[in-house]
Amino acid sequence: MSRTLKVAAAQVGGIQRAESRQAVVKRLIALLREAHAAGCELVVFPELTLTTFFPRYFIEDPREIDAYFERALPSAATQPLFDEAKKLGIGFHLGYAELAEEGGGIRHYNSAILVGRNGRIVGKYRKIHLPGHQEPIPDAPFQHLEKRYFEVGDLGFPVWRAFGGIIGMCICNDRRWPETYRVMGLQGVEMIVLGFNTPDSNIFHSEPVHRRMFHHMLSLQAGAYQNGTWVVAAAKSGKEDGHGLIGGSAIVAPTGEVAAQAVSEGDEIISYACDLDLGRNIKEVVFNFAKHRRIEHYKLITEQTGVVLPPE
Ligand code: CDT
Repeated sequence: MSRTLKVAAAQVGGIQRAESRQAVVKRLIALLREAHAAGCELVVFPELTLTTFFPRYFIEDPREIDAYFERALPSAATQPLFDEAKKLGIGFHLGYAELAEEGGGIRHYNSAILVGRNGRIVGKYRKIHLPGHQEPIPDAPFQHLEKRYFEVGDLGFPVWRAFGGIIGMCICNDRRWPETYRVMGLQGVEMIVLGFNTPDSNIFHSEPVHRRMFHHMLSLQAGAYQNGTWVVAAAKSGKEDGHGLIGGSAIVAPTGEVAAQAVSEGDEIISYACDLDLGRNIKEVVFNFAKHRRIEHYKLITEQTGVVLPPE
């Protein structure tokens, strides 16, 4: 029996700093409806979907920072999205800034949830590979203060049985790291869903935008093929108060081939009917982990973080 999951990546064009959650949620509902009309069962929204990509700003007032965070989901502002999804019977993945009261303290995470077709939260992921820096860089054209505003996620890379398959999540910079995919690959993942905000320039060194798009696609395609999994990536893109974000939302097959890719930098739905068994040959032959992995030679990967050069 074929196992097909029709999925949409909902690319969201720029969200300006002054834009309200309510206005954003209206845009998300329009995308949700479009995906539903196209027959999709699952919609993937971007990283930090509900606001502008605020880590680009150095904000000193803790109350102003916390205003970008959600204390609970659904919240008053996001309830209409949850209601509409449940009414349509469509699931979604949503990236957001999470403020959690845990262990007697306030914690801040760059998080994402997976919501089932019945409107219930299936699982939560907290971003592990936080890029950028902790201290503001005075002369930079913009900041990338994820290491300042968020803690490293503490939930690992779990997968869930949902939507008729095995689904995992990661967020933006996580997609560049082979370890992200392999940990989920070792749990038999069949579809990884993720959102991203990738600035169109690098504050640390000069890099053309086409190369940033190439590295984005290279990461998705390699991760998909080497683990025999679908990868569905949704961008926040276009201009946010003059700051550019690359688009390139994409649905990548377990073969590493691109099944669908966004063509605009604005709000846009791309979709594909994904055969969840398409990765089976890859998982059983070339990347048959049980047969071919040689973990006795991989110790450095978990014992060492940075590079240690051989002696001169
Ligand atoms: N949001 C996020 O994680 N952005 C990073 C920027 C890194 S610059 C190469 C990303 O990986 O796209």
